[in-house]
Amino acid sequence: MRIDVLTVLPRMVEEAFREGVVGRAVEGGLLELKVWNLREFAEGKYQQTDDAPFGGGAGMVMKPEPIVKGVRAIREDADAEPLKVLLTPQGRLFDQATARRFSEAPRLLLICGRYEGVDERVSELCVDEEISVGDYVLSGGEIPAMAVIDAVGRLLPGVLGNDASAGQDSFTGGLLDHPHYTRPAEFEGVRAPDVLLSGDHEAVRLWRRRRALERTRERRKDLFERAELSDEDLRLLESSRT
Ligand code: 9D3
Repeated sequence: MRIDVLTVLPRMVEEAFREGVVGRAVEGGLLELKVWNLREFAEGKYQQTDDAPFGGGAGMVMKPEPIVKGVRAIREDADAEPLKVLLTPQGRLFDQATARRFSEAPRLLLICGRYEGVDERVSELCVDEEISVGDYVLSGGEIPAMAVIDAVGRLLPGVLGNDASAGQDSFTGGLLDHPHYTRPAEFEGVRAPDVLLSGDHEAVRLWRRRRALERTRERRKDLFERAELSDEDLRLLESSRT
């Protein structure tokens, strides 16, 4: 697939994908990533991409012309029509289902906001969806765009060594993951649970499931209440309450 990014900080996004799973996907041609400098679409002596808000108030607003020009140039740069996504704190929350849906599009165009916000006419004219990555304040849409690229990129066919591991992740099963341990069996006086060293695969499976259920109940009530629990799950939770 192809992902285009429109941003005033193109190097920030380019640098992020020189390494790692998605960096390799780009090198290997499984993902085509093209980062565009918004300033190149801005006119005038100062090539301004922002301006003071109508109605007054603090901060600056991103001007509509450079973004709309940029989006049009990017659309014309390839055959398929991209799904156009604006990263903004006002967007719908990004989740694994959205990552999956985006990974099925032939092309994705990520538009990064900065400053106090983006002129609303950008959304009206050339945005399909507005997305936020969580309820905390960042300085712009670049880090959210990187999160989207990483989450989408690792779902592309052939990107992870084993395609099985992509589907088994936290959230796709609706529960948080169980705790993990590796050698040594005792580290700084703390032992790994004996059951994991027992060789009893069924006991390991039950232990992992119970710990996943307990953690989700404790930390993520929202996920726990939506999870479809089996009779076995209810028994495991029963034994953990005592
Ligand atoms: C006081 C109102 N703020 C909106 C919640 C102002 C504001 C804060 C941060 C306006 C823009 C920004 C910059 N952030 C993003 O562009 C952004 C973002 C984020 O801050 N958090 C989570 N997801 C995203 S996606 C884009």
